[in-house]
Amino acid sequence: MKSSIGMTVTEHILKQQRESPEATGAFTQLISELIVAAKIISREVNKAGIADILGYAGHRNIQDEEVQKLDDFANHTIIQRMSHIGQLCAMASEENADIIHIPANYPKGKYVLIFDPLDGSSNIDVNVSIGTIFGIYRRITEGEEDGTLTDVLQAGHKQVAAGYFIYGSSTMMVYTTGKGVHGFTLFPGIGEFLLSHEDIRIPERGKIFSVNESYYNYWTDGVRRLVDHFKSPDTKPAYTARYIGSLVSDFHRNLLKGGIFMYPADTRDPKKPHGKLRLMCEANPLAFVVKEAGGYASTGEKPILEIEPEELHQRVPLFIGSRKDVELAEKYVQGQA
Ligand code: P6P
Repeated sequence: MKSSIGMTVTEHILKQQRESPEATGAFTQLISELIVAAKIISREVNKAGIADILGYAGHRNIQDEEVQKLDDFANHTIIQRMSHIGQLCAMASEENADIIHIPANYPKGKYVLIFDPLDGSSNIDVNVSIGTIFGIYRRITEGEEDGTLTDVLQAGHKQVAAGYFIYGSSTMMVYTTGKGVHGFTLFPGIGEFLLSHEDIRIPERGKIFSVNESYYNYWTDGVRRLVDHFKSPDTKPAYTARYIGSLVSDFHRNLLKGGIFMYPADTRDPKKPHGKLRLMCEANPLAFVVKEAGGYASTGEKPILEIEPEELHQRVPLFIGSRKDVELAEKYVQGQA
């Protein structure tokens, strides 16, 4: 008999586990615990307006950015919950300078979790949607002991799963294990993520470009000409501009409607010659999701998923979304258009 509430994300994950002969249930346990962490974060985000959890936490992170109280809460929630399940050999967070080891008294596992605990957190106090982004890899070093930086610094195409939680008008989870992209909406009344967007496919070409144009004068000539193209009255069909300033929100809208999100390198800040967004905890997970949905993600020069990472918090220029829009962006960036 068909369930009255539809398919829960747990049922969906178990169904995928049954379809993977080599699956041991370890991955299912890992992602199920991550979902618990996201539900806890969602509750806190949604009550932030009435609790003393808004505002600046009083310190700056590895990115030299002010850490919001909710950032800290989300980061600690994920680390605390995921340390205990015995499925991880190491973690890495956008908020932590170094890799995060599993406490000595807990068993290590065969996976690595990389995450941005609360992306877009500068928008928290103005009630704009924010999100948690995650990517999961298999450990590559042998043994049962602590994972190392070698296990963490893997190219994006090695991910076994990736996705995000978006805390907005509703809380959603979107994820892939390499078998398509699927979206689930949290039903507060029952505390379950229910399948709401099965097999998401991003349109091959969109009508939305998403970029912070205040940096126009700091871009390369190719990027400027690309954005001029999107704005030109001669460009048919016409594009429209949308920019929320919260990566997960801008990405999620484009995933469902089509379009391109861009955070190009800018020449203004010699400390950030490759732009602001991080390869490991932002670009790689979303690049895996968009690829599985039929889209594409590039630095403008090469596919995001093929980058061999050199350091944990390295930044990359990001052009991500509808395949034809991102391929056009590459042509402009490379001076071929
Ligand atoms: P800018 C939020 O701080 C964030 O990391 C992403 O979520 C977002 O896409 C980007 O920065 C916005 O940056 O420079 O446009 O404010």
